[in-house]
Amino acid sequence: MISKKFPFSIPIRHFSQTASKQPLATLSIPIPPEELSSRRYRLTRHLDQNSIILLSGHKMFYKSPHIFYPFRQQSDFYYLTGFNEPNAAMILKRDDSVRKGYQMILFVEPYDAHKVLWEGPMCGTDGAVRSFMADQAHPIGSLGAYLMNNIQKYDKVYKPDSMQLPSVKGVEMKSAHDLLDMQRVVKSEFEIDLMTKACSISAKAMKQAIKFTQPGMFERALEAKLEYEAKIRGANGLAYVPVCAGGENANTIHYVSNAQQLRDGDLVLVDAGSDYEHYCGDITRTWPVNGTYSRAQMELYNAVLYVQKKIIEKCKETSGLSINQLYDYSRDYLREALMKLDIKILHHEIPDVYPHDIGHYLGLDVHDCVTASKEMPLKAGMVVTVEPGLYVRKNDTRFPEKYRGIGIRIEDDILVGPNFCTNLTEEVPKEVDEIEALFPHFK
Ligand SMILES: [Mn+2]
Repeated sequence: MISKKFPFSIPIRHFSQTASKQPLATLSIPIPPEELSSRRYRLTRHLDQNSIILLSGHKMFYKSPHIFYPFRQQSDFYYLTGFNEPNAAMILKRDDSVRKGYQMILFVEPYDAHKVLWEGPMCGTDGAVRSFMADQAHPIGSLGAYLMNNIQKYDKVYKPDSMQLPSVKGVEMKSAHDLLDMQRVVKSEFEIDLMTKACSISAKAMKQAIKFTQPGMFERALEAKLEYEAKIRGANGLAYVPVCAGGENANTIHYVSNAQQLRDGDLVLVDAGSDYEHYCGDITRTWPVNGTYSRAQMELYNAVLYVQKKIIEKCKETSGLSINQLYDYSRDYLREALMKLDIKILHHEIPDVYPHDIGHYLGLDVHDCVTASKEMPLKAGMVVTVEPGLYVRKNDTRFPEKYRGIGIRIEDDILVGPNFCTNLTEEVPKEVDEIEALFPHFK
């Protein structure tokens, strides 16, 4: 749903209604033009009259000659343009003399009939104006010359840190990341709808992966199952290389080889999410390979679950807490939960067994808005992960023997509300009895 607060209206033309000699690039759900325009309007309010934002999209990445990776657009560029072809750039300029408050110039691959034959529909410069509401569009090959001729007219140029531009006298080069991240970190209603769907698909896929688990199966069978269950529900695929870590492998936080067999009696930790319309889900569950938690596994699992639930409750604007403050709380709660099991871990030792953050912002990127501070209080419209973990290494003598070699993480995606929170991934069970009930074939 689109916010009614948008201060002006522009004509909406849907892709399918646009008559053209040139075929248009297809998007499964085009972002409504007024949503895109609202994003550009809000962003350009942070610019002085004579400043621009310069962004480029991603190129195709190749694995070996002619063999490309699936294309994924650069997130800032996609957020502002909705344009999903490789090799494009944009210039966004505040302009209070026009009704919409800004001007956008797009640089795109020019229409090429031969390319269309091989690769399918492309937008071209005409389509960039007609369907993507650019005020001007030029072939991407002319970007260098355009900048050469025009850049000295601007006082400030906001650009990505990775973009190299020659310095020009009188033109101040600034990072575009702060402006973009501070806007992207709070989601619009349209984005919240897509994130809800991305998280729901991620949750359904995870639930199916739990039910699919059997001793002897390769870890990557779960990876295949997750991808399958995501794609049949309309996701683009998995949002990142998933962690499918049986037993002790769970103690390697970024274990992604997923090449071993799952053993009867072990837990398996799976961290996976789906990408739906460019928005990411990010879920972790830890379940028993044979469908039944051992006593020791259950005790540690419930300790982590206790921490996770306590932190989720606090993910609302009225709590006034930041991600970093939630992390501080989570360490205290974990220590308290371990104490109840007669495991005494000193406060400064907690990072040995819980070495990562409580969570991160989530959105178009899995680790979204990385320049947005984790010190800022949570605001309604943010989506954050809550993912405490406990990793007990085989040689950790602070823990009784029965607990050693167990690694656990539990992660959900939380939409921050004004005075409540919404768990967007609550469809995946996380209580011990709920998870065990997913394994009727072993009962
Ligand atoms: Mn995460």
